[in-house]
Amino acid sequence: AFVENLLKHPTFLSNEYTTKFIDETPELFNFAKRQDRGTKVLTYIADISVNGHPETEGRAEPKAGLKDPRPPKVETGALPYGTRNLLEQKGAQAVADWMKAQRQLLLTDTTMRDGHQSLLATRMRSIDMIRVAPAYAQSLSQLFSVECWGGATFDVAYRFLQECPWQRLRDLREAMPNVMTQMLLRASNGVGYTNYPDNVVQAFVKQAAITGVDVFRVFDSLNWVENMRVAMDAVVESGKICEGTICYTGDIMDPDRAKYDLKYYVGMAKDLEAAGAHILGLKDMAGLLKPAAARQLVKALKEEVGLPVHFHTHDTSGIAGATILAAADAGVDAVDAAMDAFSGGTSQPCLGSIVEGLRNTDRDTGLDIAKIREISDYWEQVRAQYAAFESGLQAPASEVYLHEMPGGQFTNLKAQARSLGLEERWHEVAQTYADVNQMFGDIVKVTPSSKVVGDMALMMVSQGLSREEVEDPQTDLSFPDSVVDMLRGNLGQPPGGFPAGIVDKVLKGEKPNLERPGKHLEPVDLEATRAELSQQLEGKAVDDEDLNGYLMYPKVFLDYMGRHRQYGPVRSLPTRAFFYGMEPGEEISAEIDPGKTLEIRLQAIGETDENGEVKVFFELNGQPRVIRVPNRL
Ligand code: BTN
Ligand code: 3PY
Ligand code: ZN
Repeated sequence: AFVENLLKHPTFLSNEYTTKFIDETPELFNFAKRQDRGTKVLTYIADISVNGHPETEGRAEPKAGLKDPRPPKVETGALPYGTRNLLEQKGAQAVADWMKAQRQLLLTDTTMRDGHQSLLATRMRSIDMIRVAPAYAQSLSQLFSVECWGGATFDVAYRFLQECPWQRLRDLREAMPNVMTQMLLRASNGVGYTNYPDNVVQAFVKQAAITGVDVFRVFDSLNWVENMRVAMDAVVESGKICEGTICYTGDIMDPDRAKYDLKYYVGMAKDLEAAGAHILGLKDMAGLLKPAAARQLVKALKEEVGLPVHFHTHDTSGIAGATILAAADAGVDAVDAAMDAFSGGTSQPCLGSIVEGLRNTDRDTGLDIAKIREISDYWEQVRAQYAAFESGLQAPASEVYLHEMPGGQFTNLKAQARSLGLEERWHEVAQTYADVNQMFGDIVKVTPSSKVVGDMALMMVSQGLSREEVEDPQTDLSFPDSVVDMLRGNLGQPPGGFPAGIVDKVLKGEKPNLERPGKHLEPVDLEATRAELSQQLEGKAVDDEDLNGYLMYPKVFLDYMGRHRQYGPVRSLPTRAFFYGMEPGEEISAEIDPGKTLEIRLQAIGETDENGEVKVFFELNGQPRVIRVPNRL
């Protein structure tokens, strides 16, 4: 009845509902207590079966008759010793020392984070990860780490997947107790798009370490080490591994891009070492580092810095495998790769091929290729379920050396361009993105600075503005909010600062802040915020995970909680049912708690009645159930 009340309410129908609306409309709660989780999940399935899921509407569909992905069978019993055991027994510095002392090329599998972020718009659901995690623990325990958290996954879990990112982390940690988990942290931007107060960043890191992150890759979107210290210190304080990270842009071999030369990167690496990093991350988020440049850069970093080096790249150009091998030759300690079925293109290069490429060399990874194939076969079945989120990118593209877009942004920006009707003008968008970069003084482009460049480029192409027109002090223009925010100094400062001309033009005379943004942000009163949030949630107790989710994304978190109250634990649904609902005659099961499973059979979908409602007939654990949902089509 609660959901019926809600679904019929005009504010909900106008799609403006938020949890606040639910709070301000107490009559909805007259029946709320009677809703059990089974009913909530059935309501979700009924609604999606009748109306479709807003996220997959109009998109490619998975092949009919696809089976649920089947993870490889694993033996039960003692797990092999892995990096996590070393971390637990000897600590973060011991892991870094071990990395440098041993000769195998160490591998991080990015499938569960950057792999799907870069290929499927970050839409992979937790259930598809958790089901294969035991196979990693048993069969791929020699991996350096599994990147499975942070970056865009945090936001997308709440916003689009209707699930709790903390629970994902907790479940993965439990299923892979011997292999280190890894996350991507945007330093003072946390896992968001803006600078957070220092104590919010500290609380977030602390919670991530408690819930299950072992390796924190910390970067700043303008490569400003000053703006990374709060996050790095918090990681070191937690006892976990701090991977202080350089973002690579430009081309060290190109004399015309002298701003980002070898000396610049070695200098930054030394700063990160002095700032307390255990590992040096080299993050080539767009895949711009060419093989010969990798050889030089890795050699210099290994010679001049005492830290083990962990290299990350993207295969947008198609040449990243060669870069990995060159880096391996030059002595890089660890590299990132994605499982075969989630590799290539804007994602990482192919893990199985790297393993085979180094077989019987002195950098042999020691990983079992048969196990990699088994696990990749599983990922292939998983990927097939997400056809709606494929970008359709057909081939490698050397154009990446022109625009320098990060792999995680590329398909996103393309989709944004499509929605503005600029799909046919993509190459213009790419050129304009490069122009905007020069206009901002040639900056690192990675979340969130990459979003700023993208926003500006889309505005210019859609309004037909050239760089000269934008820079002309005589014309008056209104700039995207993100551009104003960045030039005010709210993301910090790039090397050499932003060019004065564009700052004046955008800020219209207002003085930018040149200091660390966090320096001017008041600490948040965490306990007062917890109390306030609890009140917003009808007195529900607010734990540290929920509090940290709310601090990162207040509105996204509250919307998630509002939907959770209606639809219950939909994270436990198979992916096909989550995005497409069920067909009459279909049966699924959903384990909503360990040992508590809903056996759901959809019997029939009725006709739409005079109130515009449809009855959907189910069997839930053998008992008949009828759910009414509005037909909104
Ligand atoms: C999402 O917000 O994308 C995932 C949660 C499901 C939202 C449900 S789908 C049926 C109903 N219609 C909407 O537009 N939102 C809810
Ligand atoms: C992110 O911040 O999400 C990234 O993947 C940056 O490369
Ligand atoms: Zn990446």
